[in-house]
Amino acid sequence: MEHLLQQIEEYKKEIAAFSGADEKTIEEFRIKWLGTKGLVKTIMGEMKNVPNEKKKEFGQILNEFKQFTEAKYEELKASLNSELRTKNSELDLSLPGDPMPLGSRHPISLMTNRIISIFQRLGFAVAEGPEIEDDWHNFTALNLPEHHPARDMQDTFYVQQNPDWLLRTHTSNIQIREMKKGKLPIRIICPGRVYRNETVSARSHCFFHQVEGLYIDENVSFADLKQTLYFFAKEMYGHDVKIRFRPSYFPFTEPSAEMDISCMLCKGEGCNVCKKTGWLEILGSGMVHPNVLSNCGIDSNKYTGFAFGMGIERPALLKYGINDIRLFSENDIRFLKQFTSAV
Ligand code: 2NL
Repeated sequence: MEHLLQQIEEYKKEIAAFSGADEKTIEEFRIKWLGTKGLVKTIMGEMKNVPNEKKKEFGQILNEFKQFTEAKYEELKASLNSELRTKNSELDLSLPGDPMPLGSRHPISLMTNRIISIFQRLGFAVAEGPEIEDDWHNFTALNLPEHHPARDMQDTFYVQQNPDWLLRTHTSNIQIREMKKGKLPIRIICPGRVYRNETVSARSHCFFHQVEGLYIDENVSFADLKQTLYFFAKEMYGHDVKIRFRPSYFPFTEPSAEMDISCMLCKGEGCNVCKKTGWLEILGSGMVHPNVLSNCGIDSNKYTGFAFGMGIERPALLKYGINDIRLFSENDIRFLKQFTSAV
């Protein structure tokens, strides 16, 4: 009896220490311990030599030993299975992951964001508005007379179901809506897509992007306009560019002025891009026409303001050396992935 117990303890140690890794050694383990002539069976055969009063106690020890051995065998099989599964399956956990391609900002967004952030530093807030607009917000409120050529069917996309609706031709509709809200002062920058019924070519498109700005308060003067836009041009195009204002005409501003910067390609010498003038036109501006203010319910005797507008596509073509405006809307990934920036 003592001898048997000692034998079982030694067997258990041997079993616990066993670490067969492949199918063959695990099968050898099964035959040696659990087979019909295995050691578990053999030691169970010793039962007949155990005195009757010890049979119950010894039986329990034998049972426990058998379960211990079977559990070890199951464990060996399980570890073999999981190893096989990893080996044979399509899933190779050691492979490096598929890279997740990161997108990049659209050059039009990069340009728009740069313009916006310069004006935000001057206290302008971003405002947005609808691309489908009614005639009043797009034209009438802006002091555009009924038969002004800008309203022509040739230039404007009208909505077929309702001739009072159209695709906005500039982002001024945003400023009109802000002024009508009646909360003054107003200092906003208005980016967005606009539409014109034009033949698509390398130089022009039937939709493009604009940023307009508006500042209305008591005592806003033309000097404020000049200094604000001067600051903008220096921040945007570099502190060494020269700036000039030329008188101009817009129905919604009086007086009106266009702003040029010295051509950054030829440094004012005259090249193809600036058409040998040495200057590039970058924006239009002016003091908001009193009719526009009163159309929006603002007292033009108390308040004055300035407004300006600029296109995005042309400066973007210039900055990135692109020669075809259509590339901006073709969504060719080879074109788009070339532009990187933090903003
Ligand atoms: C240009 C010129 C301009 C404005 C836009 C404006 C808006 C309101 C009232 C008065 Cl609500 N003016 N906008 C003023 C002057 C010029 O744009 O060349 N844009 C691409």
